[in-house]
Amino acid sequence: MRIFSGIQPTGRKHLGNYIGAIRQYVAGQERAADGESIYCIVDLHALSVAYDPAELRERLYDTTAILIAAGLDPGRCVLFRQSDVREHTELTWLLSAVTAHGDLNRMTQFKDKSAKQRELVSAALFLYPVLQAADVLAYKADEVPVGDDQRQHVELMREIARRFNERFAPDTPILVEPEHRIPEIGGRVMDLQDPTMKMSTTGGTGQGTVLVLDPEDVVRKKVMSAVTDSGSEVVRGTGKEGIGNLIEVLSVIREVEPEAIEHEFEGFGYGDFKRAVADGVVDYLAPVRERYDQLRADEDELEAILAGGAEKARAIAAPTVAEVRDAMGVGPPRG
Ligand code: AQP
Repeated sequence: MRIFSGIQPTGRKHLGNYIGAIRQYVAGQERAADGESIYCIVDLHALSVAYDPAELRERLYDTTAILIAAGLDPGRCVLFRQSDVREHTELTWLLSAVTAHGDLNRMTQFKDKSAKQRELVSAALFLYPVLQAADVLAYKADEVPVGDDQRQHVELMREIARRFNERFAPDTPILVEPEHRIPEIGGRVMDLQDPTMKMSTTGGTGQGTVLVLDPEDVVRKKVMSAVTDSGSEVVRGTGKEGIGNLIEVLSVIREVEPEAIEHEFEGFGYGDFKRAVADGVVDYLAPVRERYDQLRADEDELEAILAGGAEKARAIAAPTVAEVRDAMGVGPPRG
């Protein structure tokens, strides 16, 4: 079984990224054989919206350090920077030939993000899901751990693999149709100030977005000021999206079912409950932040880790791209 996932180096990573994705990456490293869990920091995806080049490099190091601080071991998984492995961009073009324009037009992330662009809606933003498909398909990954917002993109990459195989490799399929792995609880952590939208780097509210690197007092403040409802019961349900979100966050952190949290807080008010959530989130993120500070200080070491990861990644991706080129009749015939 091979696992692949990518994470953007945009902004600072938040609790939604951590619970929906990063936590799963570390679990994947434990489940897969050494070298079979592959994680990519997708700097090329970050170019699809307005960005600052110098900041992109800084955030890339931030993200690398967060992932290692969270528990990824570059000796056991493959951790690399997307742009270091040129096969991703070549495969994007090849796969764009079997991607329906209409499918890309239907992507909700494109619709959401294009509506927010002030100056330019780039073709890169439109092609984003094809690059994402190339990321995964180059490694013939079986499983893609992601948050719920990526469900549609994983469906599309399956469709692209299917269409490629049908058209160019009908007898012996070359590409693997991957399965998403979306956590049942925590797959969509909501913004604490507006629990009708997901916690997000670009779309959410600052106060409603807990960053992995937020200091303890900031985390507490954000959780304690989370929007709730006018009731008092710590249960999930219609009209209780804010409390429901906090229940799910605590259930993930405590590794128990949400019902157990509801049961534990029967008869308690929102203030007590929020304090427990704040304590839980602070304790959950504190070790990551401590390790992060040490790791982030040594950029040469981070570069060395990424370079080592890229070499391992290329050794897997290059043969796939060679197969795809050959099947599509691109370049000289393979010997
Ligand atoms: N709120 C969320 N709850 C659970 N999982 C989430 N993810 C993102 N938001 C939530 C998952 O985190 C992984 C990495 O995401 P990303 O940073 O590469 O980009 P994204 O999906 O576009 O998420 P962001 O952080 O919210 O960025 P913007 O604002 O640019 O959209 C993915 O697996 C994602 O599902």
